[in-house]
Amino acid sequence: GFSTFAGEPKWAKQVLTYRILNYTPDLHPADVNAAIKKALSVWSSVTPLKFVKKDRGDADIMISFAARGHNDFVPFDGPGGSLAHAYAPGKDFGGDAHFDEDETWTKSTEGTNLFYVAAHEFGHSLGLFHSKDPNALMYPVYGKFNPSVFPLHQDDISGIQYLY
Ligand code: TQI
Ligand code: CA
Ligand code: ZN
Repeated sequence: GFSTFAGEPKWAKQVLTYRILNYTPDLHPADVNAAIKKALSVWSSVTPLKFVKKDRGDADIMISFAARGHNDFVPFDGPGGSLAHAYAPGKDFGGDAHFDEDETWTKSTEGTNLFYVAAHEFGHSLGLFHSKDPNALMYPVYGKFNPSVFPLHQDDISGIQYLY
């Protein structure tokens, strides 16, 4: 099933802050806010964790959209291929999530669904690595997004409840 990052990094607090540094032009800002909030609530619904939005200053989970090279050592690759990445819990880049602006972000089943990808990335931000269970949200294959189904599988829930 699930796995964690080596050394099992996790947050040592239950209230985590997040900040959306910029917005994709693909969606209305309100839709981005809603997708991010819902993606975090997927995890808070099965743990004691709480997420608080900040509009300035540093936050545990800094969220941004960028194309190609950005402020880390892992450049994005243009349309397709890599969609997003997130860092394991920790200082500085720890917890941060970056989304490839060269993807077409949507709130539907067309293009790349922001809510689904964000929920997967926040699994990484909280300390989950990939799962071997093909039904899990943390399984490293995109393509089975169904908006009417809660995205966590029992394996994801076991993983996050193991950590928190
Ligand atoms: N990005 C990879 C991912 O988030 C980046 C990555 C590879 C990674 N190995 C990692 C991140 C280990 C943290 C730890 O998995 S991706 C999917 C999925 C990607 C893939 O762009 O390939 C999703 C992003 F699962 F659908 F394949 C989001 Cl949901
Ligand atoms: Ca890409
Ligand atoms: Zn992943």
